[in-house]
Order: sequence, then C-alpha cells, then structure tokens
Amino acid sequence: MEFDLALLHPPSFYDFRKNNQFRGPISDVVPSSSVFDMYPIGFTSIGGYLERFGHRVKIVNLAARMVHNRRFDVEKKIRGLKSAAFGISLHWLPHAQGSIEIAKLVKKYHPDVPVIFGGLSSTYYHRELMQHDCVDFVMRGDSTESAMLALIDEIKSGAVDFSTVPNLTWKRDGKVFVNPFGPPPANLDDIDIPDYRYAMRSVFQYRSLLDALPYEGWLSYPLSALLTMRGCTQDCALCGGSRSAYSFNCARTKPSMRSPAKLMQDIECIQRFCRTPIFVIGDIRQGGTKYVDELLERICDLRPSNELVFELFWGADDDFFEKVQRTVRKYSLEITLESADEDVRRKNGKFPCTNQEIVQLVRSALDHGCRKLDIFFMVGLPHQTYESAMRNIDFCEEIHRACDCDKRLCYFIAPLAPFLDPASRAFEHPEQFGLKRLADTLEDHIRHFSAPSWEFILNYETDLQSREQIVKTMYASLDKLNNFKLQYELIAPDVHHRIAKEIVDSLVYMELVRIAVRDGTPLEEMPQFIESEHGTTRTQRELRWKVKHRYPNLFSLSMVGMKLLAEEGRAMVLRRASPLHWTGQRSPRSPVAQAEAVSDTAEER
Ligand code: B12
Repeated sequence: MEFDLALLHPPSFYDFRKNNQFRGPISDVVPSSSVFDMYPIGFTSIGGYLERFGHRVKIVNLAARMVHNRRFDVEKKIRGLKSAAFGISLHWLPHAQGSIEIAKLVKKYHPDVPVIFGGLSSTYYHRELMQHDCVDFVMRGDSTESAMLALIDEIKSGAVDFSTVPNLTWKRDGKVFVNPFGPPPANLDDIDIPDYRYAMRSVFQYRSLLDALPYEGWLSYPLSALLTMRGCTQDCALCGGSRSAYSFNCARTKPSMRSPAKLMQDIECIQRFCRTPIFVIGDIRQGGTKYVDELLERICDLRPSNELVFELFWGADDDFFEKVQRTVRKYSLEITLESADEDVRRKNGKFPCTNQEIVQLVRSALDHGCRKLDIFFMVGLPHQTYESAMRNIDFCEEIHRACDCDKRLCYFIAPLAPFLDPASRAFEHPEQFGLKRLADTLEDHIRHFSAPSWEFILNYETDLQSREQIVKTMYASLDKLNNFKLQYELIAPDVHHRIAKEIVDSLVYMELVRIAVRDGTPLEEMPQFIESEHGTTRTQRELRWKVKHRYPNLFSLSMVGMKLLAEEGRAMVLRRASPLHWTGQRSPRSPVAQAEAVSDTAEER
C-alpha cells in the first residue's frame, strides 16, 4: 500500500541491540523502556487530521518493534515502505542519535523521498538539523497538524517552493529558509489529541497492530492519556515544557486548553477499548475554577468505568478533594515534588508549598477516596547535596507515618536524566541555576547518547555534584528507599532482594565502565552487563493500578472496530465523490487551518 506520510519513531540509540550501553534508571518512572520506545501522541493527531483530508498516514514505531523482537529487520521494514514523505520524531532529545541514524537509512533506500523532522527538540535544533543531508524539512512548533497538511499537499503537488507553509524550516540549493510560525490554535477542539479513532482505525485498515503500538508492552497493560492542554501555565526551571520554554521554542504565549466537552468524547472512546486508568495530563486547575467545575460535572454525568489519574502541580485543600470525590467515581493522584528540601523546590520553581502543607494535602486526598497516590522525587537537582537527596526518603517516611502507613501511597525516585531539557530556563542559563551544561549542540548530544553508561550520557553536572556523584547518590537513594519500602511492607522481601542486588551490580559495573572510559576502550569492547539488560532498578509494577479487566468484552471491541471501518467506508465514498485529493490539488482547509496559513514570505537565513 502506498502512503502519503509514514511517521517513524526511532529508538534513542541505534542500534541498541548491538552495543553494550548501560542506560540504567533513566526511564524508571515512565511506561516505556530506556530505548524510549513511546512515540509522541501528536503522531496520532497528525495522522487523524491528514486522513480527514484524504491522505493516508501510517505510523511505524520502529523502536517498539526493535524492543519487541531482537531480530526485527529495520532496514527491510524501511525499504518496504512506500510513501510520498517520511516523518521522523525528534521530540525528546534522547532520540538525537537514533533519529539521525534512521533518517540515513530512509535516504539510503528512498533517496528522492523528503524526510521531515518534528517535535520539541527538532524545533530547538532546526537549523543544525538542516546541515544533515538526510533531513529535508523541520516542522517546528507544538501544534503542527494544519501546517503538516499544507506541507504534504505541497510535496504531493511537486512544489519546489515551500515559503507559504507555516512553521517550516527548509532548504533549497544549499540555502536554509525559516518560515514564520503560524499562530498556535487558541482552541484545540478542531483536532483530536491523541486521536484514538485514527490509531484504532489504522490498525484495521493497514493491518498493522505491531507498527502502531504506542510502546512495547502496551498490549499487556494499555495505558491511555487525556491531554487537557498544549503549553503550560507553570514555569519550572528544569522543564522544557514550561511556560517560558514554550514561548522561547514554539512562540506560544499561553496554553491552549481542550474543552471539557471534547475531553468527554475522548473518555467515551477510550472506555470502549480499554479498562485501565486514563492519565489526565496537566493539572486541570490550570484552566481555572470554572473549567474545573465544568469538567468534573461532565465526568460525573458520564460516570466513566476507567479510573482517572490526575496530576497536581501545587497544593490542594479539602474543598478540592470533596469536589473530586463527589464527581469522579474512581480517581488517583500523581505528585512530582522533586525534592523534600523546601529551599531546593523554591529555587527550581517546583511545587510551591511547605512540607507541612504537602502532608496535609496527602491526608486530605486519602480521606476523600483517592485510590492510589504516587509521589515522585529526583536526584541530580541543582542545589541538591547527597544529604539533601537522602532526606527525600526521610520525608517519605514522615508522610507515610502521618498517614497511618496507608498502603495506597507509593514513592518513587528517579534521576534527572538523561538530559537537561533544551529550552528550559536551566538549560538556557545553567550558571543561574547552579548547573554546568556539558553539551550544547545536537552533535554534542548525539555524542553524549553514544556513551557507554548513563553517567557519561548525562549532559550536565551541578555546583554540588559531579556526574559520578550524581550516579552514586542515585543508587544510595534507591537503596535507602528500597529498605524503607521493605520496613513498611510496601514491597515483598523477594522484590527488595532483587532491587538490592541490581543496585550493587550496577555500582560495580559502572566502576568498570569508568575505568574502561579512562583507558579509552571503545563501546563495542566494553564489558557486558550480565544481570539485566539495562541494569534498571525500575519499580514499574508499583506504577501499575490493579484492575479486574484490562479490556472491555470482545463484543464491545468488535463494535468499535466495525464502527471505525464503517466510518472509513463513508470517508472513502466522500473521497471518490471529491477527486481533488487524488489529482494533487490542495486539500480544503478547515477554518483553523485557514486562520493559521501565513502570507508572509519566507525569511531567508
Ligand atoms: C505527556 C508527556 C509525556 C508522556 C508521553 C506522552 C506521549 N506519548 O507523547 C510520558 C509521561 C510517557 C512522557 C515521557 C517522557 N518525557 Co515527557 N512530557 C510530557 C508533557 C507533560 C506533555 C507533552 C505534550 O503536551 N505533548 C503535546 C505536544 C507538544 O506534542 P505532541 O502533540 O505529541 O506532538 C506535536 C508536536 O510536538 C509536533 N511533533 C511531535 N513529534 C513530531 C514528529 C514529526 C515528524 C512532526 C512533523 C511533528 C511532530 O507535532 C505534533 C502535533 O501537533 C511534556 C511537558 C509539557 N508540558 O509539554 C513532557 C516532555 C515533552 N517530556 C520530556 C521528557 C524528557 C520525557 C522523557 C525522556 C523522560 C524520561 N527520562 O523518562 C520520557 C520519554 C518517553 C518515551 N519517548 O518513551 C521533556 C522533553 C524535553 C526534550 N526536548 O527532550 C518535556 C518537554 C518535559 C519533561 N521533562 O517532562 N512524557
């Protein structure tokens, strides 16, 4: 089958299957592995949007397929794909090396087909990406659906001038052009983010279940997300998705919210194909009190069967939890405190509360029916000493005891890794935040992510800790947390034993790597870490919610499949009735797309 756009998600490091890279705990608190095999949810919104206008879009999660099957032949897969254009995600900077290597393979087998990069990191490094022969376009920004439609239309019509496509960086005869940003859509309801209908339909339509899976392992525990907004109201210093980072990188002046009505449509869709919890991304209170009230009332009316997992960015009182308890049948909470040190939190602009207020918040949530409450801490923060990091676990104990050792509480610690986020205030002004940045350019990050262990992958050190110290503090914290969890019967003795062993093995192995690096040993000749593939001490199971059934019954699933196929049938009839798309003419633009189209001529750089 021939596609108009094939969206490829690369592994972080190509080819992780052949090298002894020890990525350790860098992905311990996300559902994907350290190969970062989860594609950006925006892949589905681009796919759904373009298909609305008659294009065929296929997602291929190369990273997940490689994790799933060690013998999966990436080159054969790429060679066999027929598409008018290829899109490659460099959304997360850890994909710097993998994305370029995949782009080279695409060019090897399809030298005349344009390669488009996109995502937050591509946006940041758009000019540098243009220096690579394997990259033709960078689609910048956090909202690219309508600009991608314009670009694919132009590519299919054989255009050589792309100056009218908003957000685009492109090149011609060695010259690079940076088109201005179109205004980010104030209202996101014209787009489905994520577009689950597109994702499910494409599985049937293109017979590609494995290609389209969000990450390896998703089928055994299908998590879903409800994206409440693009952008953020908060300005945490370390976050590349903060208010100032979005403004600096994507020219976004304020967040765009998705309406409560639209979010209900998403929940309705999700609950038809899975029963596992739905992550509500972004603190809903960012939309203001009216927004929260409307959203919760609608949830109350809908009575979703899935549990909803809310994030909190700042303190909350009894009134808030009463409201949530009254309206949401099943809910859980996620709180990223980063540090138990109030001063460290304040300096990094994170969770502006006293520790006493945090304890009150946790108690109030548990008193108001919260079913699970995850609390996250970090190691490697600016202004954090070894002792300060260890106090995180003391604070876990303080919270735990203040809440009568409630078993609904779960505690996690992860390193600030692998990279400081580009565009974050900390990345842009490291010296103001007690940091030393060790990598600047994309090329530097490609080199960093090609290092033999996560210690050498890190792109920073702090005023108080070197990379070696960050690593040691991390494992010491994990060890203390492990003992705390055993003491309070939060984990079983065999789990405690496994984690304790992995910590010791990791420390020994990292010392070997340190010596090998000092001696200049090449990556291929590094000693192999035997015990576990990535040496991760991940406590993924604790991140999972207990559910009776992961999927609804078969009848309901088949109904969803049939409905989506019928929908596609109708769309095909419409396409035939309006043959414009098949003759290379422009797609009719939605009102939002029209508003976004910019008339300014490309700014030549
Ligand atoms: C939700 C989220 C997640 C979810 C993943 C959701 C998903 N599958 O996309 C989870 C929790 C799993 C996650 C994990 C990680 N995340 Co995260 N995440 C976020 C968060 C909170 C929101 C992202 C968002 O709003 N996306 C919506 C928009 C921006 O993106 P989108 O719709 O997916 O894509 C649009 C555009 O970006 C663009 N686009 C994206 N890719 C492509 C590709 C092409 C070809 C094109 C044309 C366009 C394009 O077009 C899309 C449609 O308009 C942000 C913080 C924030 N407030 O922004 C961090 C953020 C994006 N994550 C970040 C990081 C570092 C990570 C991790 C690496 C952390 C870690 N060490 O484990 C992992 C990576 C996991 C993986 N890939 O396997 C950083 C990225 C910084 C950077 N530039 O590298 C951010 C900015 C902040 C942070 N530190 O959390 N994350």
